[in-house]
Amino acid sequence: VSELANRVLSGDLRATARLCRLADDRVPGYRDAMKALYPHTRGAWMVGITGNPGAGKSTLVDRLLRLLRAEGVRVGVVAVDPTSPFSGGAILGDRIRMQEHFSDPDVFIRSVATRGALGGLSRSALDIARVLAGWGAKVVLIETVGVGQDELEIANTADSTLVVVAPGLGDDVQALKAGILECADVFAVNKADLAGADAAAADLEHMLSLGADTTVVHGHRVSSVASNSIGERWIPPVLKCVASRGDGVAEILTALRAHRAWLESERGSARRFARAKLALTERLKDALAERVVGENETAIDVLAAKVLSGAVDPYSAVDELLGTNA
Ligand SMILES: Nc1nc2c(ncn2[C@@H]2O[C@H](COP(=O)(O)OP(=O)(O)OP(=O)(O)O)[C@@H](O)[C@H]2O)c(=O)[nH]1
Ligand SMILES: [Mg+2]
Repeated sequence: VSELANRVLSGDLRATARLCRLADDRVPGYRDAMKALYPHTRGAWMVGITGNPGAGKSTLVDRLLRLLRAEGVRVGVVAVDPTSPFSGGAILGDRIRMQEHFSDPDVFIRSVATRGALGGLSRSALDIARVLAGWGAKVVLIETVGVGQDELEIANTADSTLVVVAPGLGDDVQALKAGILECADVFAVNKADLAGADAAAADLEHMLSLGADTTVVHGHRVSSVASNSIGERWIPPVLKCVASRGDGVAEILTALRAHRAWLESERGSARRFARAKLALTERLKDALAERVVGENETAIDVLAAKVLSGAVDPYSAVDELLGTNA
């Protein structure tokens, strides 16, 4: 395993693909490889790109990739497809859109499909992003459809999150899942070549101004009376673009970089801490659930039968299992 980690760190493509697979399948022992990688990945920049289906996320990712590659930056892309496991759909479309990057030795693109396990998707995506950082990606772009809790979690644990909105998709701005607005660091109003982009941008600005008396710290709103200045908080800029032509995309990259600079400054320390804490507690929840369920299979069956027969209620059953009476 440490041999595998070393090969990933040396930039070996096959080893990287292999570790991505092990991480995706949670093959026992992959965590040791992750431990070996981690210290070498702290400098990587994880950028989440989320938004409604069809908003233009992949097109934007392709454009951001081009800009970063023109600067010589090595880039990883993680495309999370919650619906179609490798059977076409969004991933096939993404492959076509990102075709030219597949032959670039400094771009590593990896798709993640739903595993079915609770919380599995986001953990896989984040682990794979970490593997790509180990391979040497300085920037990892993580594309997710902003519809489920998993996606929200990815957006919340990325360093910088770009939320893509497009006019003409239902109620566009209103259709954004609750919580997505709060985790946006930069808004891209894409398809500015179509009618309604200005209105969508105005809607967003309006919504943001409604929240202007609060500070957005990592999805939690904290009264700014306490922090008392805009010095502490990051106000997400709303930028229009036409991803299909590449218009406005350089400005989006600049805004994301400004966010990163903010994050790494003293002012971003609360957000950095909140992010590290969330990543840790989510992993802890996973590990605890795995352990408790794994070690108590028989007891769980016995208790489930009792719940079914009405001999015990599920709340008491949980207390009994955990040995608490709280
Ligand atoms: N008119 C216009 N169309 C665009 C623009 N950007 C993307 N599109 C089109 O919008 C459609 C969806 O683009 P994608 O990049 O696949 O969107 P997505 O958000 O990745 O979609 P999913 O991954 O399926 O959720 C495609 O047909 C694109 O060609 C734009 O700026 N203007
Ligand atoms: Mg896409």
